[in-house]
Amino acid sequence: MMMRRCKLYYSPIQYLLPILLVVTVVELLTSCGCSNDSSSLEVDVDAPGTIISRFQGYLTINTAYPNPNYLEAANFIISQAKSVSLDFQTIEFVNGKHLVLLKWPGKKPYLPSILLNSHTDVVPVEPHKWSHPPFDAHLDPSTGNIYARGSQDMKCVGMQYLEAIRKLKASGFQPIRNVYLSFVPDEEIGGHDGAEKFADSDVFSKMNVGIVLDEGLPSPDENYRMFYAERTSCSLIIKAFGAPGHGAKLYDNSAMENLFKSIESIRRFRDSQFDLVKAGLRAEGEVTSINMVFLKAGTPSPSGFAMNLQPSEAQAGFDIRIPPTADPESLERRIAEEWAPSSRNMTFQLVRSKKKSEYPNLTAFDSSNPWWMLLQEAVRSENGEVGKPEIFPPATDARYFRERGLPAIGFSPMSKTPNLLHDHDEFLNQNEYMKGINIYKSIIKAYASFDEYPRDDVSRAEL
Ligand SMILES: *[C@@H]1O[C@H](CO)[C@@H](O)[C@H](O)[C@H]1NC(C)=O
Ligand SMILES: *[C@@H]1O[C@H](CO)[C@@H](O)[C@H](O)[C@H]1NC(C)=O
Ligand SMILES: CC(=O)N[C@H]1CO[C@H](CO)[C@@H](O)[C@@H]1O
Ligand SMILES: [Zn+2]
Repeated sequence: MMMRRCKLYYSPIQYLLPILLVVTVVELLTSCGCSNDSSSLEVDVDAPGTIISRFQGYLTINTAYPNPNYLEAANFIISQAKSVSLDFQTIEFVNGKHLVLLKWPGKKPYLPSILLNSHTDVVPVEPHKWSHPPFDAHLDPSTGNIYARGSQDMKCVGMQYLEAIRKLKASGFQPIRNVYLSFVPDEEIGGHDGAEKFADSDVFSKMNVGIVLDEGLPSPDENYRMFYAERTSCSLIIKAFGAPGHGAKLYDNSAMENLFKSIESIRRFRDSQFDLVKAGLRAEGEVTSINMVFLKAGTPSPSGFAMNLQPSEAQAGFDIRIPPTADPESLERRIAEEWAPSSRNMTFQLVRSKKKSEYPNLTAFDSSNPWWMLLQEAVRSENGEVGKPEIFPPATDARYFRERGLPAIGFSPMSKTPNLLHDHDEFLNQNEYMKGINIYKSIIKAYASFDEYPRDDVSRAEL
């Protein structure tokens, strides 16, 4: 550029206007410091400000329940895919619930592919409890924090995948394996119309996926968190029966008294688990959690409840999360013997989210799983620290992929960030977001360059 300037504009007085133009162009180019492609002078797609505005663009699409705008989200993602030159298709397993699938073809398409999954839906908001409107994606200039529903869960990850690929493409990198990106609906209400149907589909089988990356959690300290499994959720309803009686009478074995004995016992168990977490002996995902979510009893009257009557039935409902390392039968025994014993005239109903296969529900997190090791190395190569392997406390779409016997790792590159998933004022700092893009760049590069494959599997795949 300097050469051109010297050659063409040696006579500054005569060519004042062109000089000004060239100086402006030179400034534009040097200010971004990342592109010397003279054909893209109009908009610098790689400037940090542009990268952040693309993230903000995704965040301002309201994909919250009860009416997530899936169509707008799909159109946005497709426009991004076009600008990065990725193949794209939209699939509606259920009408109005768009799933966008992008593909970056690899040089050896017979090798198992890489799937980068993210969900496009977000949980509802109470806008008046936010400091900034939750779909404005406001960037606080003093802190660099971007406030928006979905900034952590998990529109950040979806866009970071795309930005990382944009950078890799610009650097001339070509993947060996096929790299797929799925933007799925429905995760926050169970994923049945999204990732579950996707994982069961022919489209998915044909993709020959070998590893899935899905969401993780932010870490308040400098360690990035990696998840190899998640807890199974159950709902438990216990019912107590007993003789009804006058509200003034003291007697044994009323339904309420029988139910309360159970609630006390459940609370002692809850404390024992919570104490392990508080003492730092177990991570949140490694204990069984149980929380009471409803209580139902009483004899209705026009003004509320009859106050002078002890009812003959009472029930309570609980949300239970069991780590894959726990013995599920011991919980059932505990329920039958302590929490809802028939000897105390109680019944129970335990509904477990169904596991559809006998595949292990854990992804290996040692050297037997090269994907785990590659991810760790990639994070470290970007000067990130990795925390110890964890079990995801609630459920994610990753379970549908693990149920097919695939390794799936939960990872969202957010360190030094408070966990505000589903909370008011959810935010992500712009620097943390930019750092995450570089981390994914390093992960995707490592994954897409990984050329190993067991010999006999290769010949099978080639048949
Ligand atoms: C500039 O372009 C050349 C050749 O296309 C490339 O090798 C180099 O990495 C580019 N530099 C930057 C800073 O993008
Ligand atoms: C259970 O119900 C039976 C029959 O109503 C009653 O005789 C017994 O006392 C009850 N036992 C308890 C522990 O509530
Ligand atoms: C809840 C559940 O399905 N747990 C299983 C997860 O996998 C381990 C090891 O294969 C089993 O022991 C658990 O029962
Ligand atoms: Zn999520």
